[in-house]
Amino acid sequence: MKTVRATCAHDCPCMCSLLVQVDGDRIIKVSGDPEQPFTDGFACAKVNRDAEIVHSPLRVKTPLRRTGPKGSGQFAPITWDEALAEIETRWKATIAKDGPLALLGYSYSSHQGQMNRHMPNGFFHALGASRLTAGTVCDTCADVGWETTLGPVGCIDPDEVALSELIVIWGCDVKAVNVHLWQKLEQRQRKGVKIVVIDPHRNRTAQGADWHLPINIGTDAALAIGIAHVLVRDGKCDEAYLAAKTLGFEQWKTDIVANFPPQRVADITGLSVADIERLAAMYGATKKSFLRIGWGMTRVAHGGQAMRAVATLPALTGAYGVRGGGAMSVTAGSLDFNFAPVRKPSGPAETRQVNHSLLGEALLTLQDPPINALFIASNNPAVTNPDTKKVKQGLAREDLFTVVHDPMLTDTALYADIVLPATTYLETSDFYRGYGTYYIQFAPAAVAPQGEAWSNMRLAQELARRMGLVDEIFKLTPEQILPKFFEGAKGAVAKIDPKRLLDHRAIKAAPEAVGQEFRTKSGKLEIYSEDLARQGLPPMPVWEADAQEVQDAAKWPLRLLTTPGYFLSHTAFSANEFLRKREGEPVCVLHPNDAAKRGLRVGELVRLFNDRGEVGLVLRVSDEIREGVALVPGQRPEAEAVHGTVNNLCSDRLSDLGAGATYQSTFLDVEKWQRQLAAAE
Ligand SMILES: Nc1nc2c(c(=O)[nH]1)N[C@H]1C(S)=C(S)[C@@H](COP(=O)(O)OP(=O)(O)OC[C@H]3O[C@@H](n4cnc5c(=O)[nH]c(N)nc54)[C@H](O)[C@@H]3O)O[C@H]1N2
Ligand SMILES: Nc1nc2c(c(=O)[nH]1)N[C@H]1C(S)=C(S)[C@@H](COP(=O)(O)OP(=O)(O)OC[C@H]3O[C@@H](n4cnc5c(=O)[nH]c(N)nc54)[C@H](O)[C@@H]3O)O[C@H]1N2
Ligand SMILES: [Mo]
Repeated sequence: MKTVRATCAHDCPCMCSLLVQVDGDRIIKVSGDPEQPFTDGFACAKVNRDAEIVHSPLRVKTPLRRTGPKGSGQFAPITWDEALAEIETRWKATIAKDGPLALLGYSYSSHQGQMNRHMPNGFFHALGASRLTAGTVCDTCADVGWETTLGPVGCIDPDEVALSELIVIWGCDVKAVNVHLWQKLEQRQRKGVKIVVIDPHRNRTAQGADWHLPINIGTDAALAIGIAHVLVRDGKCDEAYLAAKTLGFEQWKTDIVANFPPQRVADITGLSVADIERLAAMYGATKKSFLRIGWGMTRVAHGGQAMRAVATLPALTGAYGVRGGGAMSVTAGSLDFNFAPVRKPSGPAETRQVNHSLLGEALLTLQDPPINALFIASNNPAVTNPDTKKVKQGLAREDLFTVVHDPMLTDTALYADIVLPATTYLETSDFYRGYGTYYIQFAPAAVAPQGEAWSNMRLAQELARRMGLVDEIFKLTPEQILPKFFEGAKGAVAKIDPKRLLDHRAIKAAPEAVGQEFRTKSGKLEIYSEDLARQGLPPMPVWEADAQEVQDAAKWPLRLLTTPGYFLSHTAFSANEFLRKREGEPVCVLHPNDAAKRGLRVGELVRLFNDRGEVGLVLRVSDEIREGVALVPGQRPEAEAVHGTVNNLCSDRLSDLGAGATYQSTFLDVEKWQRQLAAAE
C-alpha cells in the first residue's frame, strides 16, 4: 500500500490536493490533503468516490469501430494500431482533398491538467485545422464581461475572505460547485459576518445564508445598477477611489444609474423596494465586502451586461482597493504562466474558428470546406451543448468521420466511427493551476492506465507523430514540459522555481499587491468601455429588456432555470451509480401554484416542451423557485432521463458578450406526459 499526492482534475474551482491510497494497480481511497490549506483535508462527495470511476465496469476497454448506424451504439473492438492507422489514413485523405480546415478538434475541460487539457487542441493548432473557440458553453460570456471591465486579470484570492465583513454570493451555488470556499464562508458566518445570496433558486447555498433574495432570471444588471443608484443617492460611493481608479463613472451616473430608481428595479427584478434599499445599505456600509460572482447568471441573452454591472459594484465602495474586499470570479488570469508551448505550438496565427456552442450548426452548415473529420475529447456535447437535437443531427451525418476519446461510452460516443479509451486523471501525470484558488501543483499518476486506456497527452503526441508534426512539445515528457510553463512567466508565479514542484505538493502563488489590479488599456476599471463602443455594444453597464425574450415570454408561460447538479457535475460522474442515485431521478421543479394550475402532482411524469423540443422528467413541487420558473437541476444523459435531455429545449443563440450559451433564455410549458414511451425511449 502506498499514498500518492494527486490533484483533482475535474472542472471545478476548488482544484483540490488529494491523497490517493493505492494497492498495486487499484485505488483504495481518495481523500483531501490536510497539508493544502484550501483543501483542508476533505474532498467533496463526488471526488471521495473517484476510485469507482477509475475501476468502473462501464469503462471503454479497447478501441472500438462502428458497426451499425450512427447513434445506435453498435461497435466492435479493434486494436490501437488498427484504430490509429484508420484515423491517420482518413485524416490525410481529408487534408489532401479539402485542406486541414475540414478537420475540427473539439476537446474541452474535463481534465484540468494543463498538458492533458490543452495538448489535443494544441495538436490541431499545429495541424492548421479549424480552431475551437472553447468554453462558450461555460464561461466565455462571464470572462469577457469581466475582461471588458477589469481587463484580463485574476480576481481576489478567496483566502482573503478571512478579513471580510460582508459576503454577497451573486448567482452561485457555492455549496454545490465550490464547497471548499463555502467552508471558508461558513467560518466567517460563525464569527457574525452576514452571507447574502442573490439567486432565482433557494438552493443549498441560499438555505445556509442569512438572507436570500430570489431575483428574476436575467435581471441582475438592473439590481446592480439599482444598488449603484442608492449608493449615489445616499452619498455612499468612494469618490476618491472612483476618480483615481475608474473610467466613465460620471457619465454612467447620469446616463444610466439615474434611470434605475428602486421602484423600477423592483418591477424588473421581482424584489421589493425595501429589500433593494436594505441590500444597498448593507453593501455601502463596509469596504470589506467579498462578492462571489457565479456564471449561471451570464448564461442568458444579456449575460455580459450582468457581469459588467455586478463586477462594477466593488469599485463604487472602494472595496477593490482594500484587503478582504473585492469580487471573486476567476483567479487564473493572474497565474501568468506561459502555456503557449502546449496550446499554440506551430500553426497559422489565424484560421477558421468554430464556436463550442455551435457544434451542430457548424456540422450542418459550414462550407468551403465543410467539417468532414471531427475529434471529440473530454466533453459530451450530445448532452451538454444547447440545442442538442441539432448537435445530434450534425453528428449523424454519414459523411462525417468522427473520433471520440473518452473513458466512457457517452451519448456523444454513440455517434463515433472510432471510440478510443481514455484514462481518467488519476492515471495521468500533469501540472495544475487553479481557477478558483491561487494554488499550483505538479502531480504524478496514482495508478497506471487501466486496460488499454491512453491519456489525452499520449494520444495527441502519437497523432502528431503520425501526421508528421515536428514540434518538440509532442516528444517531451510531463517533467520536461513543466519548466517551459515558467519560461516567460510573469508576476507571482515567475518567482517560483519549477523544481520546487517536484515533491508533488501544492504551492500558493497569489498576487502580492494589496487591492485588485486592473489590466484594461486605461489601467482603470472601465465602466465606460471604448472597445464595446467600437463594437456597437452598450459601452456602459445597462439592463435592457431583450426583444426575443419578451416575444418568447408572451408565447410561453414558464422560463427554464438550469442549475448545477449537487452529486453530479454535468455528465462527468454519470458512470458512478452511487452518485446517480444520490442525485436522484432527473426532475423538473415547479412552484406549487404552477403545478396546481396545470393539475400536476408530485412524482408524476411531465413533458417540458417548446418549439424546439421536449423532455420527459419527474415532477417535484416546491416553493424553492418562484412562480413562472421551471427548474431542471443538472444535465442528465438520455439513458437516465425519462425521455430526452434538457438541452433539447435550449436554443443555440449566443449571449451579448463572449459568444456564450444562453440556456437561461429558454421559455416553455409543462404538461402531463400523455403518450406511452416506446421501448427505445
Ligand atoms: N457539483 C457540481 N460542481 C460543479 C459543477 C456542477 O455541475 N456540479 N460544474 C462545474 C463547472 S463546469 C463550472 S463552470 C463551475 C461553476 O458552475 P456554474 O454552472 O457557473 O455554477 P454557479 O456559478 O453556481 O451558477 C449556477 C447558479 O446560478 C444561478 N442562476 C441562474 N440564472 C441566474 C440569474 O439570472 N441570476 C442569478 N442571480 N443567478 C442565476 C442558479 O440558480 C445557480 O444557483 O462549477 C463546477 N463545479
Ligand atoms: N442546460 C445547461 N447546460 C449546460 C450548463 C448549464 O448550466 N445548463 N453548463 C455548461 C457548462 S458550465 C459546462 S463546462 C458544460 C460541461 O459539459 P461537458 O464539457 O460536456 O462536460 P461533461 O458532461 O462533464 O463531460 C466530460 C466528458 O469527459 C470525459 N472525461 C473525463 N476525464 C477525461 C480525460 O482525462 N480524457 C478524456 N478524453 N475524457 C475524459 C467524461 O467521461 C465525460 O464524458 O456543460 C454546459 N451545459
Ligand atoms: Mo463549466
